[in-house]
Amino acid sequence: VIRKRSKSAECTLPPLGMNAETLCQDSQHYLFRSLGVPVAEAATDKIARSVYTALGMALRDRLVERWNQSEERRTEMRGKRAFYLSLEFLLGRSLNNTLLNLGLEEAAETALASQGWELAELAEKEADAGLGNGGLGRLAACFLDSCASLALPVTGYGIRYAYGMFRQEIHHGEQVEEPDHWLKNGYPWEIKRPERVRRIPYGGHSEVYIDAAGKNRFRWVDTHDVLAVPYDIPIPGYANDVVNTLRLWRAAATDVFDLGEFNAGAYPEAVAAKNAAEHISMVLYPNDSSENGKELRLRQQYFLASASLQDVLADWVAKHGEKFSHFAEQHVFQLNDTHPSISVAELMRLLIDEHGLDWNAAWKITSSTMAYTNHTLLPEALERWPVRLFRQLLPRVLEIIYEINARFLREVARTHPGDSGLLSRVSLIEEGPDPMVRMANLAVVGSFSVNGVAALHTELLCRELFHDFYQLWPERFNNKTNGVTPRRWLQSANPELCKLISGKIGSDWQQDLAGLQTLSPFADDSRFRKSWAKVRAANKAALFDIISEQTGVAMIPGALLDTQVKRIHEYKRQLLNALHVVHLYDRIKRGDLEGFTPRNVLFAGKAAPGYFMAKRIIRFINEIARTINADPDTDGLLRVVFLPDYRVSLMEKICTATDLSEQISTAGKEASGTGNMKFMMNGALTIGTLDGANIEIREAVGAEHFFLFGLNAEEVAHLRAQYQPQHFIDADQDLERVLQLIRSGYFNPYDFGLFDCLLDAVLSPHDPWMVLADFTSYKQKQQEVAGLWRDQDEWLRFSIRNTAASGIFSSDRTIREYNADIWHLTPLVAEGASLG
Ligand code: NBG
Repeated sequence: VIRKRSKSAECTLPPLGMNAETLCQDSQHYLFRSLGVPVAEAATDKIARSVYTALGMALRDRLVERWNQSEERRTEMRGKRAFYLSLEFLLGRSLNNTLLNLGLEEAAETALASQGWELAELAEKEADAGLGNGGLGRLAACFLDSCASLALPVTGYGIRYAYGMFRQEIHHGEQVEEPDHWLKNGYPWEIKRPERVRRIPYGGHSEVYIDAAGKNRFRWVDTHDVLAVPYDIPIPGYANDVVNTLRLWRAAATDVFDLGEFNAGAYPEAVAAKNAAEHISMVLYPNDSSENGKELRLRQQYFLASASLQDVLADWVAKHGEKFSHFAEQHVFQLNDTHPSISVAELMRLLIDEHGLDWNAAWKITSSTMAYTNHTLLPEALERWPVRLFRQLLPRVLEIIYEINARFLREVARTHPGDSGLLSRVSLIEEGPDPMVRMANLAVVGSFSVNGVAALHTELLCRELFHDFYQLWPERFNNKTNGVTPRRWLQSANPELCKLISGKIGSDWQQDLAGLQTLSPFADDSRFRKSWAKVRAANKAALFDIISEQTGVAMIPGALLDTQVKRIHEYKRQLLNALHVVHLYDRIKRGDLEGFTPRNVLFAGKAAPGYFMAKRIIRFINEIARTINADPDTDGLLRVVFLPDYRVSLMEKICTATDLSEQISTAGKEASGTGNMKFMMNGALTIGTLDGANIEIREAVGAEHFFLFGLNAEEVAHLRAQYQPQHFIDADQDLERVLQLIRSGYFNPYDFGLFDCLLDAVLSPHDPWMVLADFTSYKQKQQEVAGLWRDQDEWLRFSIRNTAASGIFSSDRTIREYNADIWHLTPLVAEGASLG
């Protein structure tokens, strides 16, 4: 007989100590008791990873304490909440960020030192949580940090992929993808919540029935369900004791054993069927700015949308019963690109089919709680799903999309009689032999707010991509220029620079980054410049060590570090940079060294595995690097390197060491960029086009401190029709020589014709990225860069002024704007105050 013991009504725990001593005790408890490390091995190097894990567990305890308090406060306040729905959260590592936000950096250092460990060394043991491709996923992570730091009640919802962004290796100059099993050594930052599991339907069909009240209703039957199991990651605010939640869903089979098959003796088959369900959260799609249209991807999108919305509705029903009249006032869902935009239809389905609302009531709720952020204008990234796939996988959801569309088009036809062109352009369905669902149109129609991510991008959204919708509903459109969190990208990544800054202007800037502005006058203080240079030189030396260790290339100490790190994409024009490198090499070979400034050129970034041209660009960079670095004529003048496996933790080292930040996309193509902001914050100068947030960076720091080149978006659009690359070659002998050198096979002696596809692409009048159109102006601007570098005093002035002007690119500013214009949330504590 199991006797149920009475549960004590109250359980109070003593608060956890926030000092070195208790941190040390707790992590030793986890190390020896939970992780089972033998005490005899305590001083050996092989347990370093366990020491990191134990420290992580001790910190998580402290987070949980604040997490519970934050949740209590949220419940008490009964205020509105926001939910950030995203297929990607590119968190990177958590240890240093947690220590910084909890104010435990020194305590941890002391605690570890007493056991003979160094914090910096242990931090390297943490695998990056690489659950994102690039900017879009990292933005989501920066936003979570800012929301918690501003004490805003915002929850992130995403997918707990078993495999994140692939690890990149370079073999013989080519990218090789290796699976990223980031969870293999455990992940101390998450807590599984099996009690909150959700059931996600797929397949089957939809049928009409008559409910108890005699009403016609729909139900989705014969479905193959999959379970969504949540894992929560605590997101601590900076110095305010607030902890928000990132909830990631893992897919699981509903029943481990299908009993029928089990009895029939097909035991292994029954267990194997489990796999199909679990595949949904197996792997992140490694596509950045392009779509591949795979069924599994649509399954993932629906999985995230349905699990998250069910989760939110369940909480509401638990508190308010089946009454939804105040639901819309209390909730807002921010859709991170079109990836989760199926949420519009899913919320309708849940409200109507599961909670009994009528269409109009459900639509009112949906269209006043959904808000959509667009992250790209590239047509190949705009998601469209075949109707036939939808019908087979999500039949009931498709019905709802059709109904939304019918009502929407009826309304447009009423206000714009006879304009059939307009109707076919704005329709949620693209007609044709294989009709498609247009996810961006679904997102715009279903949302009360649509935003772009930089001023130019939003302008182009309104003028071009969403022009028809902008005409219909101008009030829906707004801009929210991206930002990056200064906690990770300045305070944690560049502690020495921060000390230097605070030594001059105090530490208020850590609460409001706009305060960095007061640093500007110190650009003229020669002693300050000297210290600035010293910190940057140390960062550079540390990065050069990593580069030499990883690639064997010895960079030129003291020479300019010119960096382009980001996804490899033709529109980002790594090729333009590479052509310039070949030009510099050509100058060296010709002895044209007047005004030549020694330079290190660093590239890093991943290519989508199916993107042929991007992979060939990687090969090209590696081959020119190999040739140049091996040629003694370049010694002390030019070094080129492609650093493999670009990721968050690598950027933390790169951005603090870089002198020149390359932001050279074809104008009008880069929605915003955020790497540009990380570089600027850490004192790099930018060479860039008038694209995305570059425009705002230049405005902030002043045109005289920014190396601008190339066509602007309007000129690009204008030139397109009559683009003749040959004109640009004829006008620039340097360019002609560069192309000849490449065509001659100089960089690929054993693989003739290897780079012809790259040459053909830039020589084509149809080159969408117009690489050659900007070459000459880029080359000239690079000469100016070189000139300024020779005047170190002036360069340092520019560097300091860049950091000083970078305050507006804090994601805190961005999130304040989201809150003021879209979310309207009340902070849990006043800004600068703390919950504890
Ligand atoms: C990317 C843009 C970047 C932008 C980030 C974050 C996608 C689809 N878009 O320019 O290319 O900075 O989003 O907004 O990944």
